[in-house]
Amino acid sequence: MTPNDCILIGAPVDSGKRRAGCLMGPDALRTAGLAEALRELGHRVEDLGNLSPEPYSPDTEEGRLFRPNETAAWTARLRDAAEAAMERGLPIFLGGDHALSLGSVAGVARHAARIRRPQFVLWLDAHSDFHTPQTSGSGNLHGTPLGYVTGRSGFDGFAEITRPVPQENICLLGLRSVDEAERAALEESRIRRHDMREIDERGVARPLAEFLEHVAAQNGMLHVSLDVDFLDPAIAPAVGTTVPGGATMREGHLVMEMICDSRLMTSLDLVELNPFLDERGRTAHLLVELTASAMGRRVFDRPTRAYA
Ligand code: 6HN
Ligand code: MN
Ligand code: MN
Ligand code: MN
Repeated sequence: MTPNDCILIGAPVDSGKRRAGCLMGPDALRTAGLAEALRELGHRVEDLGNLSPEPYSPDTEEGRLFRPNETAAWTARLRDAAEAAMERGLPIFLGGDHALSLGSVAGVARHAARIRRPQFVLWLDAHSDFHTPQTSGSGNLHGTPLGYVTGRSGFDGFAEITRPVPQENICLLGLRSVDEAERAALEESRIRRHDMREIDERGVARPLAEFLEHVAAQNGMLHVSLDVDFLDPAIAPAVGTTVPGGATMREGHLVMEMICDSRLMTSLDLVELNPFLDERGRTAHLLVELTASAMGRRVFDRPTRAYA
């Protein structure tokens, strides 16, 4: 793999849901050796340290939504940080819960629009995260990033989305927990979606290859958002929203290896790691290993292959 300028951006966002702990995620990923693994693969690595949200008025206990002001302040800061980092290399956002992707995806989409290339998003997650603040039953904003970046309405107090990601440019992989309001909205949408049943039947390679070919055909930029709960909780326990029946170790690595072979990935989120729930760092370590697979670690080189 040609060497990249990897820019590590710590985003200890913990306001996207009620169970605390994701704020420790960035340091757990550092402790598990993320920068060292990337350097070993020949990449240059710069660690910007941890960001903090823009100033905001403290959230109250009132209202259905959990900490909307803090999350909006994170979104503004991360959008600007993402857009700036795209000028210089491949940003890797160290989460933090999935609310960080309201900002990271909004920012990379603005950069893509400026250089006149289409932005694509691969969402590796048990959940579809397509709520709006109005449809969310839990009031937890980590369930809303895809609603926000596609330009759904109802995000009062959040930065306006000037460059929505087109629905047909988004692919959800790993689904097994979708709320009724999300299902209805997804079925109305052009978002590509593959649940675990389809992965059981077809394997993970074919749906992913179809999407990667689509991205390549349009010379797209590809943002990958990896939620820990994409993986089966038996191998990745350090997440608050475990759902049984997730991707296996090899399915996870194959996804990342195919992303690597495609050479399409231009930015990456590692989200929802809650080190407080981990077992001797195994989930943090697995995220480092998966990132290494996406960034060039392999046993043998192999010719590009088709997944018919
Ligand atoms: N995630 N759909 C549920 C909710 O509360 O809206 C779960 C969201 C999970 C969020 O995967 O990052
Ligand atoms: Mn998620
Ligand atoms: Mn999830
Ligand atoms: Mn490995």
